[in-house]
Amino acid sequence: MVNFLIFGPPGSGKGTQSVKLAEKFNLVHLSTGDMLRAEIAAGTELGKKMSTIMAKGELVPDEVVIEMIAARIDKTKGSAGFLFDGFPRTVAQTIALEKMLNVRGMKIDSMLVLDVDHDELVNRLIMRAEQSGRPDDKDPAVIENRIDVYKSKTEPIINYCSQKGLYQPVNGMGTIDDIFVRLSDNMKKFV
Ligand code: B4P
Repeated sequence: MVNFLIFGPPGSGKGTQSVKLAEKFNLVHLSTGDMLRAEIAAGTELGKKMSTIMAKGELVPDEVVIEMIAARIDKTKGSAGFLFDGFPRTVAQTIALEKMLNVRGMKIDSMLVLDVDHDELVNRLIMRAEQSGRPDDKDPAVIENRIDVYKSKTEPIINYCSQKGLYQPVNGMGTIDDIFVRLSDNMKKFV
């Protein structure tokens, strides 16, 4: 199995590209953002607790997402590998993922990092707010907080993964189709 991380700031296109890439390479797409929003939509106790944190643009506790991912990994069979989208978001989550994969005879094979200008990130999220109704997309102050949280808590993973030779930077500016080609070309080296 080949396992990829798709990585980048909020609005960089992780979710958008993951859907297309998972289909092309027969990967299981695991998005912690989607899983958390499903909990909120279902009105679970967990969803109620997490919705306040997410609406402020903060990260939910590591143990919540680690448990969600572990449960999904064990349920999945018959794919070429996993595409982790929006997970890990802290170095602690990264270490937990490595352990989860190692005990199952797998590893992280590559980390694809989408590089997008700050203003473009903000524009994309404001545009999405018009259709998605996501509370974390509506308020420009929350968008800025999400970008700050990315820089302080999530970006250090790049350094951690670079030391293991996993870091693959990808230009995330341009059309969705152009970026898809760049990511696909990169992933072909591993599958
Ligand atoms: P996520 O669901 O991961 O959301 P996101 O960072 O906003 O990115 P997303 O993948 O949805 O958007 P994309 O860039 O594809 O997380 C939401 C929240 O959940 C977090 O803030 C946090 O609170 C919580 N959370 C999730 N995972 C967690 C974890 N592991 N630990 C702790 N907390 C966690 O696209 C954005 C928009 O841009 C879309 O409208 C898209 O259509 C558009 N777009 C994409 N590419 C484009 C392009 N090339 N040109 C123009 N528009 C483009």
